[in-house]
Amino acid sequence: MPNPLVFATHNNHKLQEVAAKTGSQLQLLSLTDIGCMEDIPETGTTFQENASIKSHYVFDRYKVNCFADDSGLEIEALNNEPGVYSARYAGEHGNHEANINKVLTNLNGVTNRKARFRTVISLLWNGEEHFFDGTVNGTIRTERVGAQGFGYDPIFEPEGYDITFAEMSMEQKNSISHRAIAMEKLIDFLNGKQA
Ligand code: ITT
Repeated sequence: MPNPLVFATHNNHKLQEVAAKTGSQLQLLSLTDIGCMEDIPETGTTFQENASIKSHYVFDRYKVNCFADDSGLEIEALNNEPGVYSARYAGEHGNHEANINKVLTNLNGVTNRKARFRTVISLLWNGEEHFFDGTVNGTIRTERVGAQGFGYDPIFEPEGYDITFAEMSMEQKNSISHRAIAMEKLIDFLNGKQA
C-alpha cells in the first residue's frame, strides 16, 4: 500500500517534477488534494526557515506526514539576491517575467555571472522534522533562452552544460536540478524508513 505524503505546494510544475521521481511507494498529494487552499505565509529569512514554517502549517492543521520545500536563486554579484525573495523579487508574487527583467537589469555590465539554485526540504515524518538540501551551480545569461520550465530557468545555465534550464526537457532538468538533488535525499530517507 502506498503511503500518503503531502507535498505542501501550490506550484504544479514542482509537483510534477517530484511526482515523476517518487514512483509507486508513495502516494504524493498536493495541497489541492487535501483541500488546503490558503496561501501559506513565507515569513522566514532563510530557505530552511520557510520550508519549516510551511511543513508545520500543514501538519498542525491536517495531521499528515508532509514535506515542504523552499527554493530560490542566489546570485553572487548581488549578495545572494534574490534568495528567499525569488518568487517576488520584482514585487508581485510569481511574476517571473518581471523577476527576470530585474535580475538582467541588476547584472547589466557585471562580469561575475555566478549563481546557484538552492532547495531546502523540511519533512515532518511521524512527528519528527528532517531537512534535506540540494544545490546547482551555474551562471546567469545576458538574455532569455528556451521555453521549458518556469521561473528563472530561461536565464540559468547549469555548470557543465551550454544550454539553459529552459532548454532542457523536464526529464533532463529533473535529473540534475537542485530540487531533484534534495528530493533524492528525501526519497532515500523514506525508502530507508519503509524497508
Ligand atoms: P510554492 O511556494 O507554492 O511551493 P514557489 O513558486 O514560491 O511555490 P519556491 O518557493 O520553490 O516556489 O521557489 C521560489 C521561486 O524561486 C520560484 O517562484 C522561482 O522564481 C524560483 N525557482 C525555484 N526553483 C526554480 C527552478 O527550478 N527553476 C526556476 N526558478 C526557480
